[in-house]
Amino acid sequence: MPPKDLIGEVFSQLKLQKFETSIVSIEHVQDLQYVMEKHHEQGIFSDELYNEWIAKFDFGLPENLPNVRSLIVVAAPQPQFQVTFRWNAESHSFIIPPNYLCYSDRQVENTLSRILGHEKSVMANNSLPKKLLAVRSGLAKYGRNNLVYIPGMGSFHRLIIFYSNLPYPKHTWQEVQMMEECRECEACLRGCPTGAISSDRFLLCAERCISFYNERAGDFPEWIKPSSHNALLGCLTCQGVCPLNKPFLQWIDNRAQFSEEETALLLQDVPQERLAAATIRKIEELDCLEYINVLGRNLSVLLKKKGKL
Ligand code: B12
Ligand code: SF4
Ligand code: SF4
Repeated sequence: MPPKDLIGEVFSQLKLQKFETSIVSIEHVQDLQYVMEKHHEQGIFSDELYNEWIAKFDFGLPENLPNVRSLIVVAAPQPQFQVTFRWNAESHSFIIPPNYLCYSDRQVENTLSRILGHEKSVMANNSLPKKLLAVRSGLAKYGRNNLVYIPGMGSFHRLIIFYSNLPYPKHTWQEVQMMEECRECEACLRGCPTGAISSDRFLLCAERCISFYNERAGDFPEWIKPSSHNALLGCLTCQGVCPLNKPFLQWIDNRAQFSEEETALLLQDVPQERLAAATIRKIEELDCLEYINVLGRNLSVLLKKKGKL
């Protein structure tokens, strides 16, 4: 197939699965790098945010993909995931917000490999600033809450990036934009329980965000009120209060159930080797193995909030 038809095929096959796609020149990796370096020079990132996340972006070109020409940006709609724990003869359900599960990455990768034929055509990338890339590629716009929004998905989606050797359509690099709807709205700013969204600057105060603390081990800072915790991982508040997400709020996928015994072991924070293979498999199916060391702690604050622990 000539390259132009291949691009059309990529767009239409992904669209059939309800994914939205954009393709931009690989040269724009430099623009992303420039922006992050500029923010760093301006001292906009705290050392913690910089060392933990920003310094890990990789703006180099992939060695294993000869003739890399473009970046494919895909947004896959994703629901909230409900996880249920039996505890003291009762069931308690908690939410994992959209974007944590990687099943759509595999779906997109399979589709691209099927169309493009051989493995040296695309390569997944998790080391670029995905929101900025999605916005500049014209796929999304920023919300005041710093998340990016796509028509028909709100912020309930997962962004997936691939290097590719496909050519790219011209003139697709856009200016950074905030959604029109945010001009007259501050629901997320007022709703954020920890003041991470501020009117002084657009960029999130990452070290005020609950997700910054509940994705990694350690004690929660005292200024996070126990009542502010709302999800098994991350936080849903600034997405939950957003009027643009209203159509998607009831889209909840019931994913996993943990028995009384499994819940007790998770709450005791036992080492992974003491968990049954079936428990590990459930956690794996939630794509949460990398968070296994924080699940017990996060579950305990949610049960305490309900007065059940
Ligand atoms: C680091 C990180 C975090 C950190 C820091 C957050 C941050 N804002 O940087 C912490 C741990 C706090 C975090 C929290 C969350 N995260 Co996070 N996170 C990331 C990560 C790894 C990098 C983000 C990044 O590039 N930060 C650097 C800053 C500089 O980039 P930026 O936020 O785009 O900032 C731009 C704007 O501020 C803009 N800007 C500046 N001034 C102005 C002015 C105007 C008017 C406008 C319009 C724009 C604008 O310019 C900046 C860039 O130059 C990405 C994954 C990835 N590889 O990209 C996921 C990612 C952004 N996270 C995501 C999610 C969902 C979350 C959480 C909801 C947690 C959760 N999973 O439940 C919360 C939400 C917090 C929030 N309200 O933003 C999703 C976002 C999906 C979406 N729909 O947007 C991503 C893409 C992961 C994924 N695979 O899908 N996250
Ligand atoms: S994810 Fe939660 S803590 Fe972080 S900015 Fe949104 S509402 Fe605030
Ligand atoms: S809550 Fe309002 S201000 Fe915040 S992202 Fe949604 S529309 Fe924009």
